[in-house]
Amino acid sequence: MKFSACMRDCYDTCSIISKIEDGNLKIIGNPEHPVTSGFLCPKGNLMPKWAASKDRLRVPLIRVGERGVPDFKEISWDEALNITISKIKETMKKFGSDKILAYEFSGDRGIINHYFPLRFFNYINASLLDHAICDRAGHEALLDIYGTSVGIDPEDLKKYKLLVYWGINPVWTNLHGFNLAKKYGLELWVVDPVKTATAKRAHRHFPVKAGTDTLFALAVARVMVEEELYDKEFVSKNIAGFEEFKNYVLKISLEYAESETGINKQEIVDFARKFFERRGIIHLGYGFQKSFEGGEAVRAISLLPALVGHRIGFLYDIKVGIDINYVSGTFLRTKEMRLIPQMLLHEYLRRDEIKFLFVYNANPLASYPDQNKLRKILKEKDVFIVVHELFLTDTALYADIIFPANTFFERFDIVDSFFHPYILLNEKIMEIAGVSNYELSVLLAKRMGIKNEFLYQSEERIAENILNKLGFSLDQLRDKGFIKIALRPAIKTKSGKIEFYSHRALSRGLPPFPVYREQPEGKKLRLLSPTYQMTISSQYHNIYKKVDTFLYMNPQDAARRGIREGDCVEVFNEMGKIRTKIRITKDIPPGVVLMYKAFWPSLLGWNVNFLTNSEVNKDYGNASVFHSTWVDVRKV
Ligand SMILES: Nc1nc2c(c(=O)[nH]1)N[C@H]1C(S)=C(S)[C@@H](COP(=O)(O)OP(=O)(O)OC[C@H]3O[C@@H](n4cnc5c(=O)[nH]c(N)nc54)[C@H](O)[C@@H]3O)O[C@H]1N2
Ligand SMILES: Nc1nc2c(c(=O)[nH]1)N[C@H]1C(S)=C(S)[C@@H](COP(=O)(O)OP(=O)(O)OC[C@H]3O[C@@H](n4cnc5c(=O)[nH]c(N)nc54)[C@H](O)[C@@H]3O)O[C@H]1N2
Ligand SMILES: [Mo]
Repeated sequence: MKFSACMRDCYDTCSIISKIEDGNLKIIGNPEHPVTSGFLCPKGNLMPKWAASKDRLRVPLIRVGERGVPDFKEISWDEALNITISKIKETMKKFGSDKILAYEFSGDRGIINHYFPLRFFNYINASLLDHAICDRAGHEALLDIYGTSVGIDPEDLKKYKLLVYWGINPVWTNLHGFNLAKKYGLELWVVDPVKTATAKRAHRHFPVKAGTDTLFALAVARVMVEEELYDKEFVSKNIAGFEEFKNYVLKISLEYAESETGINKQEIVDFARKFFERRGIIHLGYGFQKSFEGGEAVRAISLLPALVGHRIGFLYDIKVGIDINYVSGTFLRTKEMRLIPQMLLHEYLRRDEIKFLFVYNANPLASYPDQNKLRKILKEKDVFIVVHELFLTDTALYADIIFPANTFFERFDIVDSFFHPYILLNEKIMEIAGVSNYELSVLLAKRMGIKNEFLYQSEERIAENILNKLGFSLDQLRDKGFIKIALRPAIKTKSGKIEFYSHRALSRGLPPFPVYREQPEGKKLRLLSPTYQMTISSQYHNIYKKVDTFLYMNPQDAARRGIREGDCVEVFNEMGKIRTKIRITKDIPPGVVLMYKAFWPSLLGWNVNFLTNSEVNKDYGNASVFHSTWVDVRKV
């Protein structure tokens, strides 16, 4: 029996008990863990099949055909390492080390296997990625108001009565969190244009029109201010700029809010009254903030829990203080770090600013927006691509060299969570194929002839050092497979107050209060592409093959286009077109269509990201804007 930890990019980060029975891996949720105990989610249960899949890559490969087609030849580890290192050296000499980019993200959240390889890239002064595909806009928005995006410890949910799930679908993405809130008896509301699995199980659903959350939240704030539904003592002590805010929101017309948001005036008033009465808190989703409106929306929504008297009344992120700079070795650099904004990858490639791309823990040729553009650039440009992967993904199909990776069941690591303040242990329980991210970076460093000891520090030593800095030891972690780090969520603005009037926003050229901007005129249907229950981003599609590829549409929009249930349709915009089948349902509001995110194009011939917008939200850290995508649909 060993302790494992689910390393997926998921709120829950489950502690797992693993064993080998009759040669097969068996996993169950660690019953001792207070947050993730009792069960694994449906996609988590796919993991033994995922790890044992016969499709796992087993040997290094070199491309012999065109980029994008499965035309590769086996080569030895020796050859693969030699080619990679000589290309790295050539790139450094010809173009400079900053033309090398390590593109990594959410494939495996293990602290060592995510960050240790960056020691190698920092040592050679390569460029690194400024992550912005996921939670960026909301993070920036919370910094504007609170100076931190670290919210409530989920075990403290028991102190509250009402939780609003805003732009998040926890029944699919945060099932342990949802169950915990249920167990503690909280009243649950959902704000989401779509009647999601969560909306169906919640006490109330506010089907706000997509992109209008800022106005909805400001309208609720107006009612609270007007009816004096706020904690006066708390507000006067802890909120900066409240008087100005009062004047600002009193100008918001409820009639206008009703017409824009689709939520009627009485519902807005009722939201405000009950939210105050029950002193509500809000779980701000990662899903909904990936749009042009997302940053402003998070800013506006995050004010509501402060009005009822919570210093930190939101859930968004948790950070237990792991020293990531130490693990990723930023101190090893001798040249200043060039950070490449993640959502401008295509732009940097186009400008020949990247000549060598090393991809691990990521599948951008499934997860990245505007696939046609990215693929075209990668085909046209002279860029050498190395991919470290478990499977022959779309991204691997574009590689010059592929190294086989292993799964977290095949190595040691520790991991934190962005939902609960625990660190989990992950022990090696088996060996199937490939090498870990840690091992590959050691192999690269050796082949490069690097002598620096930090590039060879053992995994246990790194874990021990991380834990020691937090006041724990690895032995303590070995005891139950997890330890809890005490969190002290605190306001971290310069003034020490919750800055309703945001100086930080002002310093970026934004208005001090959140502003609602009307939807662009003349656009067709807004395409939402949220998460799917059985995959995690692009992962497990090749394991759970029956993924849901329908385009979901409201009956009104279907009737207008003469589309009937089961019809085959073409979904199109200026970026591309795809063909799929339609599902007509009132769960989707008029004006919106929905398709689940990031399946494998190589298995379907397409995915939703052939249509999604690759612009960035410049006001909020160059964040992704997947949900600011407009399409039209016709029957074929
Ligand atoms: N349309 C649309 N697209 C989206 C989103 C959306 O809402 N809509 N959401 C976005 C969000 S929130 C995110 S976080 C991104 C995620 O995008 P990515 O970070 O690209 O994540 P994945 O698609 O899961 O790809 C991870 C890859 O890592 C590989 N992998 C797993 N374990 C390991 C390992 O140990 N070592 C190595 N070397 N590789 C490993 C997996 O096989 C997989 O191919 O997608 C974004 N894409
Ligand atoms: N099963 C599963 N779990 C996952 C993932 C997965 O792929 N599958 N991915 C993981 C990752 S990388 C992430 S970032 C998280 C994301 O987890 P969630 O935050 O739950 O994200 P999504 O499902 O993308 O989006 C949540 C909801 O936002 C709604 N939404 C879209 N636009 C708007 C809007 O304008 N206003 C409002 N109020 N709502 C809107 C969508 O309808 C959707 O129901 O989940 C993680 N967990
Ligand atoms: Mo994400």
